[in-house]
Amino acid sequence: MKTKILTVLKESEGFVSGQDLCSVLGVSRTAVWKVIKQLEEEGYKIEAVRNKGYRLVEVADVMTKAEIGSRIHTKWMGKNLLYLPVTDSTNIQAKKQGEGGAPHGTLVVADCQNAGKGRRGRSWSSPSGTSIYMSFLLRPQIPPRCASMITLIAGMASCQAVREATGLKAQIKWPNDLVVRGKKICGILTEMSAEMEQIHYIVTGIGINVNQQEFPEEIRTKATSLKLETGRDLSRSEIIAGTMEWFEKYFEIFLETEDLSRLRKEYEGLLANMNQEVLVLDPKGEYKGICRGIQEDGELLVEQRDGRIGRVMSGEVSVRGIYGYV
Ligand code: BT5
Repeated sequence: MKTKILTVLKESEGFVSGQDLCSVLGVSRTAVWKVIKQLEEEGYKIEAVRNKGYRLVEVADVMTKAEIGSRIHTKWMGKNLLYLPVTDSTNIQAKKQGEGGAPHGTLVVADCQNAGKGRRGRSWSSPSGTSIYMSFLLRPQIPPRCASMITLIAGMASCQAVREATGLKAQIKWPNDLVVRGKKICGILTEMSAEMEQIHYIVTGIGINVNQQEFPEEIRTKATSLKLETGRDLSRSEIIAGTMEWFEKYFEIFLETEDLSRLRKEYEGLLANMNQEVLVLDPKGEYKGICRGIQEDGELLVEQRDGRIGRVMSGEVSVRGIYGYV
């Protein structure tokens, strides 16, 4: 009911009478009033005027299940939503959802993580009240080798959502980061449960630094947040919903071909490394080259000194820009 009241208030230009809310929802005036009070406690400013009704004045960075739900306008992505004020890691929780039979597109969002994970045993700094920690569950009927492409699609979706919400020129640092002015604002971690030729489920986790102003010492020089870059407080729920909408759109395009052939150009347009010199940290030997985009399967193309084009597989190597973090 809270999500419905919020949606009605958001969609109406002026006041909505208490009577209208009661009849749309089929509940009493007292029930409506109670929900309005709850919304105010969560941080919404709602004007109540006798004989006129209620009007939503301001939505700052409220992050609740109702707020996120009222913003997600998708067909299937994020429709089944689990919101946790505190958790270990949204990836762990989304995997539990996967084991428990939750539907394709299930989204888990937390306000705080106490065991946020990066790749290869690294950790993700996840303080409360400021940033986005979300993971979604997918059950695609695609070969397991296609799973790494999901990270790239998630990168495109979150990049577009961040650009829309902030106007910043966020870019993708292949394969799993978003950067703004050479500093990391987002990391993506995809995990999979599969056997030989069949995927049971995929979980993709996205962490975005939104209103955070302080970082732990060890990442201070290479991390930034959307607030530090724009000087504004931003709505986490808006960015979450935007990411869901972009992801659903891109994912459906991806499924038509089971590769990135139809997304490649757009991906390259968002790629920070494009036509830049990169250092490939290959365990078999480091080499320098110029990034020439991606292949249809998501591998990075790097032109070497002798003109040969090398392919870098995600997960196998790290790619660093030679100057600075990007
Ligand atoms: C990543 O790993 O960038 C993937 C991070 C995925 C985090 C999300 S949050 C929701 C979901 N639930 C989880 O438990 N995880 C996912 P990697 O490329 O390995 O980068 C990790 C490195 O980034 C760390 O070793 C730090 O150097 C740096 N780092 C840690 N926290 C950061 C932050 N908040 N902002 C920027 N950099 C950070």
